[in-house]
Amino acid sequence: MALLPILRYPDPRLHIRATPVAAVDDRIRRLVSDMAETMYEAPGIGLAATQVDVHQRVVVIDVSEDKSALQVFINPEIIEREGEQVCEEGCLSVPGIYEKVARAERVRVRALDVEGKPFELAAEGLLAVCIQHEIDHLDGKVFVEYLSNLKLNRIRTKLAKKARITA
Ligand code: GNR
Ligand code: NI
Repeated sequence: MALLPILRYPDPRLHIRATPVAAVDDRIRRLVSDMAETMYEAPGIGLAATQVDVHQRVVVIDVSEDKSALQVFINPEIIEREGEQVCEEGCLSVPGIYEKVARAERVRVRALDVEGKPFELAAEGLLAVCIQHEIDHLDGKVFVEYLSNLKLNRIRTKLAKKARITA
């Protein structure tokens, strides 16, 4: 197990589109385990491989109260979406920024599990938001890019100031 460093917006590597996992092998299972450890330590409710500079389609999520329900999605695809919800989102790659984003209320996802076995899952509420947020990461998209240019510029300025202080 290992903690992995998380890329921070506006790192250009957050805009790389991840490629599908060809085979779910021990290397991928080690990545999943390191990503889960990194997500729990952060702490966050989800993490995409893109955020730890691995550009393969791997996502871990745990939206449970007591952090006891790890969900792993390899090569996830949204095959149905329904309705709309607006949720205040945060992101481990954009620390300290929380903004409302509109997404589908319900999604149906198809993915591979850690054994490489396909499964489907119907998700709603926070889990549905998180799945959409993580798949966006795999496609090189960060949630702040849904905001207006005015808000995005304010966020960039704020993060740049903070980076100067912590540097
Ligand atoms: O920890 C996280 N919380 C969160 C809250 C609302 C909507 C999405 C998220 S995902 C985020 C972790 C993260 O950055 N995943 O990419
Ligand atoms: Ni994120």
